[in-house]
This record gives sequence, C-alpha cells and structure tokens, in this order.
Amino acid sequence: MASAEELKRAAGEAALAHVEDGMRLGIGTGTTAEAFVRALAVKVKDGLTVTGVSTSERTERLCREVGVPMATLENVPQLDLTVDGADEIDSRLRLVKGGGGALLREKIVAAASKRMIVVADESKLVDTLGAFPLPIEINGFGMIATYLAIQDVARRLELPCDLTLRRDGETPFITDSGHLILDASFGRIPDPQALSRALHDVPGVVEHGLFLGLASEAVIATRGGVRHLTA
Ligand code: ABF
Repeated sequence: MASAEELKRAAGEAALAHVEDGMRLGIGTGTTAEAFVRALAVKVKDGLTVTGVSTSERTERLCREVGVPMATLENVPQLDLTVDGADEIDSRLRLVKGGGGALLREKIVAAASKRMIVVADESKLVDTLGAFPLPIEINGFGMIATYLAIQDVARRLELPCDLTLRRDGETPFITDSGHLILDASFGRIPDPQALSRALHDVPGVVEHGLFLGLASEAVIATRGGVRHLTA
C-alpha cells in the first residue's frame, strides 16, 4: 500500500503535467508542495525554463538548494500558475490552509496567479471545512482585543470558538511577515464565505486560511491513482 510520502510524491509529480516552458510559477509551502519542487527541479535540470516565486522563506531555501530559478513577487507580480498544498479541500475546492504558517504569502501569491492547482493526498478531502483548526494571522498590537473580536464573530455566526495562540516551543510562532497566528476551532463551517467576510472585518486580522474561489484545480493522490478535480 502506498505510504503518505509516496502519495505526496505522486501528487507533486502529477502537477508537473500542468507546467509549461516559460511559466511564471507560484510555489507553495508544505511537504506536498516540496514534493512538487523536487520533481520540478529534475525538469529544470533537463532544460525546462521557469521563474519561481515562493510562498515562504522555507520554500525559497529549498528552491535555491535544488536549482529552481527564483524571483520575487515584486519583480514578477503576475503569475501563470501556483501549485500549493492544503489542510482541507471540499468538493467546491474551497480550502483551509495555513497549517504550515505561510497563509498570508500563500494567499497573496495565489491571488496573483491566473490558476491555482492544489496538490494533496486523499486525507485532505472533506465534506465540510472546519475539522482542521482555521489559522488566523493577526497583528501583535492589540492581540487580546483581536482575540475578543474573533470570539464575537463566532457568537454572531453561532459557531463554537476555541482559539489557541500558535507557539514555537516556549515562544509564540512568528510568521515570515512578523505576525502571530491564532488557530481557531469553529467546528463545522457551514458558510465559509460569511466567516471569511466577518474575519476580514476585524481590524487586527491580517489574513485567514480560508481560500475561497482561488483554487481552479486539484491533483489528489489516492491509493487507487491520481484524481483531477476542477472547481
Ligand atoms: C501549505 O502546507 C499549507 O497552506 C498547508 O497548511 C500545508 C499543507 O502541508 P502538507 O502538504 O505538508 O500537508 O500548503
């Protein structure tokens, strides 16, 4: 039986079929996106020309290490395709992302791309989003006020709300952009759009991990083979 590792590799390799010579590529974060990077690096060595824009410092380091040519989003602000992982995917390709802490850059890069392909193994498919706690990136200033305002959002939407400040050992986890992350358990999220809008209305919220209307396709590795889903 295929291991989780093999499934991630299969998804990463299958996404390569969508990469064309000369593309400006957004490159995601996480172990499945890394499998894509390693497969991409082999093609680059064989002569494929791409320009990558990374979604995290971690991905940037990996890409440089394996020889994928990189640029910044400042220099290349419009991208042809982004390939990235996810923590949850529903049947309409709505996503929860940010388990790896890179959601802000991931969302900026995905929004700057004509297409976004999600790479994942079948364990990420869900009927309803919300079993995986939703990462919310917040500004450090006034974090308690922001915390209380998020609880208020949940009350108004009649959702349960359990907020945990993400930690990195003894200290709070700090994102690549210098912010904090609250992991929010809202239970099942029946209306992701309403929650997304309400969270964006909280001033201290920088971004959240609901990716709605951004993914155009998904490449899902299952034990029975690779499935391609479209939005
Ligand atoms: C990124 O990495 C995230 O948005 C998501 O949190 C995570 C998925 O990681 P993995 O592919 O390792 O499960 O794509």
